[in-house]
Amino acid sequence: MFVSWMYSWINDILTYLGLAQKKGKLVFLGLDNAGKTSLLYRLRDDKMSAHVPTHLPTSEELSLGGVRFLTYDLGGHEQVRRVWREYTPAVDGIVFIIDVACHARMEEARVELQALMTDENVAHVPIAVVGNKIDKAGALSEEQLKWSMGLQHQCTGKDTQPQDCPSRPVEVFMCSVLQRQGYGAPLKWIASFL
Ligand SMILES: Nc1nc2c(ncn2[C@@H]2O[C@H](COP(=O)(O)OP(=O)(O)O)[C@@H](O)[C@H]2O)c(=O)[nH]1
Ligand SMILES: [Mg+2]
Repeated sequence: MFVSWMYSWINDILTYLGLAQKKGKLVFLGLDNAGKTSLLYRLRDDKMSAHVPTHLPTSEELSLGGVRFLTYDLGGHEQVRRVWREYTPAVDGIVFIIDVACHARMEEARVELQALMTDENVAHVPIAVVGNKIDKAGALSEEQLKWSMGLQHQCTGKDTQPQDCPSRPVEVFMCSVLQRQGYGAPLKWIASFL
């Protein structure tokens, strides 16, 4: 009874995110305080405890069906920048989360994102850049976030089919994890490339 309820719930959320029948490893990256853990909890929807501690204090993991989600805090020095790759080779998708209400750390986020985008080890991996906390006063708009991140000319489109995407897929999305708003779209977008 419990098992079948659990199974159908997991199936529902994966179907909603376009991830049912998909297999893959997705990483949520971003500076600390961006909202990665909150997003992971939203996916879990506080209903199950598959949310396990990992090898690092700054990392978390959740498995739903055939999909593994891992979070890593970035920021600081080069060593921190590389650490997630050592533990998590062969990722299939990257969700880069930014606190769009935190103007003071926008440049730090941009540096991390640029390092990620020029990292040869993940050169073909789709990146969803997600501006979180749009509910907060002073939050950047999608256009402003693109400018701040240097992505004005890099986005490949929200509706581009995988076969029509000539370069590495990159797209910007806006959300409020707190208000349960907008975080489905970037995950559905990533799912289309799995
Ligand atoms: N206002 C607002 N706060 C958020 C949102 N998402 C996360 N937070 C808050 O931001 C803080 C950091 O979130 P957390 O998930 O721990 O960030 P992490 O360090 O990236 O894992 C917490 O206090 C969250 O409650 C959001 O959409 N809006
Ligand atoms: Mg966290």
